[in-house]
Amino acid sequence: MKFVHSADIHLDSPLVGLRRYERAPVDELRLAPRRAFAKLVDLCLQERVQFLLIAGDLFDRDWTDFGTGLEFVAQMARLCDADVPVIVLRGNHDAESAMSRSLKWPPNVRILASDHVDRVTYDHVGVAITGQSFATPDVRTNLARTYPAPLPGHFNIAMLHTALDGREGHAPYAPCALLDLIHTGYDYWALGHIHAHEIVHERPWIVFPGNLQGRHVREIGAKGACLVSVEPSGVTVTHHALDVVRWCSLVVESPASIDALLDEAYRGMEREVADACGRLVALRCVVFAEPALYTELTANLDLIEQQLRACALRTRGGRAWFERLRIELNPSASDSLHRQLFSTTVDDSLRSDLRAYISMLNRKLRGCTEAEAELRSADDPLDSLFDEARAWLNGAGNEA
Ligand SMILES: [Mn+2]
Repeated sequence: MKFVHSADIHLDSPLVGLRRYERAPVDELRLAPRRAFAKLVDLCLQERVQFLLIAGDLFDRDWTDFGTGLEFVAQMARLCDADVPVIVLRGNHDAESAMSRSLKWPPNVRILASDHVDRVTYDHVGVAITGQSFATPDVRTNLARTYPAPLPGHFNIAMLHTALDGREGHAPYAPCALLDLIHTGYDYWALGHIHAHEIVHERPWIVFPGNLQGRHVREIGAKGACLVSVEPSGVTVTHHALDVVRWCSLVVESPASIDALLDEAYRGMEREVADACGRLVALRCVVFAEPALYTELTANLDLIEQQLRACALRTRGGRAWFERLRIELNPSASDSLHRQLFSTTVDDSLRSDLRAYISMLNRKLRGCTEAEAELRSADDPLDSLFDEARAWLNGAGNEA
């Protein structure tokens, strides 16, 4: 018996702010979740699976028109023709109360109830699927605790949209402890909500497939769904990459010069493009620079971004689009600054390092007008800053 476990499809998730970047492939990025969804259906048909699971956040939000719903119907109809049922759980993004419009789904689509724990059984393949949808976006109760005992004589799957006991960057919806799930007797926990793929536990299986298509630079690497095969010899879970656009973050540490930065970034781009097997690759570059280079980079930011954009265009045998450059001061440089502040003499290199810090603060404070004005008011704010820092250090010393 085979099935596909997917989650967090976020169909028609809007793009935020990409238009401001030069040559952004806006249409390709906007349509990526739909194209990845069609590839998910392709996988189900190729593998002749018994059913497809969608463990929450199928839709990104309340539809602005019926286009999103119609796209879902079109894809589900392909599975209906092949007699493949689809079991859908509602998550925080597409909770019952959050969706004001609906369509009549093809008969193979079964949405799990949100007002009680629901169960679907397919006796011909010996499977029971149990789960409760989100009634509202903000579910903070432990839903898993209310799931009934598994159905005897069946392979028991539980579907749940949850952050488990907490995952960085994800709201703690439907929290539960791993042990809550392990001891229930279910064979496979088909989870959703966390956008990174993770096999949390084996036997019983507790799995996040991750989201189907990365939507921005915080969702990097291969994205897709899990093909699960249940045989008398055991269960195997295989993650399949189904994304059509791949997001990457290239980190360059302490380059010696701008040319060195461009060379290293280009080599990284070539690597990512090769790994992406023909997909469009969307790249961001994060550079951790020493103070001197930091100042040079911030002063020439636009030119360097265009250079990096040109690097992306000339990667071989693939398609890459450079989003933007993020510049950070190397953390080890900041450590050395802290050490120097404890010494009594302030040398010129410290002064220039601090100017780099102040220019960084100025950039980060853009929009915080009051603080920015204060920083800019003095011709050279360094002397008063040194006095303040020393006074603070002396005070701290006295207290200790
Ligand atoms: Mn989600």
